[in-house]
Amino acid sequence: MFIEPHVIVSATVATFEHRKTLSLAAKKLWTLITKGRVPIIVFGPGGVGKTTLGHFLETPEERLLAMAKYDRSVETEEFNLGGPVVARVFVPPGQEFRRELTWPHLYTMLAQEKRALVVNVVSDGYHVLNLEPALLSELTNPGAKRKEILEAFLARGREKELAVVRAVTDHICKIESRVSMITVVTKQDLWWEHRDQVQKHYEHGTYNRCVESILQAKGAQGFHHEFVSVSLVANNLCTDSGEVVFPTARGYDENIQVAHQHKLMATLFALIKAI
Ligand SMILES: Nc1nc2c(ncn2[C@@H]2O[C@H](COP(=O)(O)OP(=O)(O)O)[C@@H](O)[C@H]2O)c(=O)[nH]1
Ligand SMILES: [Mg+2]
Repeated sequence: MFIEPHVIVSATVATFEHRKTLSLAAKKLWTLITKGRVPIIVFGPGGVGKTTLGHFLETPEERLLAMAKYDRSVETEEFNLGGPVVARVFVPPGQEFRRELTWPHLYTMLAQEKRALVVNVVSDGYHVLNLEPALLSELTNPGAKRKEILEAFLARGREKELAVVRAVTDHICKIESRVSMITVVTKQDLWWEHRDQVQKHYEHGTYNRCVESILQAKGAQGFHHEFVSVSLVANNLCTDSGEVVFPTARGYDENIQVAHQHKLMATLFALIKAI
């Protein structure tokens, strides 16, 4: 799910070069998607980085600072390359009440395609901080309470992620289409220090049992899945008023970030090629 820092540091490609070649990798990816007409459908709860991922795939070389401010998506967003492009990345909104309006349409679309790539986005519970005002004011009191509130927030986020993967699993099991699925664990910059736990949570827990159940239902011919993790932007997680609640992890740097962004591109490329 991630590359250890010593492997990255010993790699011969400098981060600068790596960053330059990201857009090349994206172009190759888009050409492949366009040629194969494979739709990419992105799922995940609200605030995990779905929209940011869409922008990243479109223009990976750009610094994504413009998107640092969270904007709730209200309808399905489509990302295109421009020109005679038939390929699209569909990113529906993740908030529960908006999901009911937009997700069924994408489910139907998925069922009608012979093959598709499903991207499920999660972030180890580090969703946009939407705490109620009472809890927010509690946060300013240092001490045990703060820790409890934040842990409960992360746990709720992880539960929301499981609810989404269960729904997506049910759906994929029901349809005939060949599906490749990639789970993108975003916000690596926030959880990097406890990456072993994150890996365990996704690869050896309820999440992976859902993925395994799809494999059982569809067989290896009909389903393939990969885990990848990434940091799309490296920003502290703050309240609306700018208080830093979860700072970016100590020791997380651009070498680590760019190496994983490349890995994400390469994995998407391989999955689409194989589908
Ligand atoms: N630290 C950090 N923040 C991220 C990352 N990806 C997205 N974000 C931020 O998370 C917030 C929600 O992202 P967005 O793409 O709108 O989420 P969506 O609701 O799933 O579409 C935004 O403020 C993004 O800048 C990441 O990898 N690391
Ligand atoms: Mg969005």
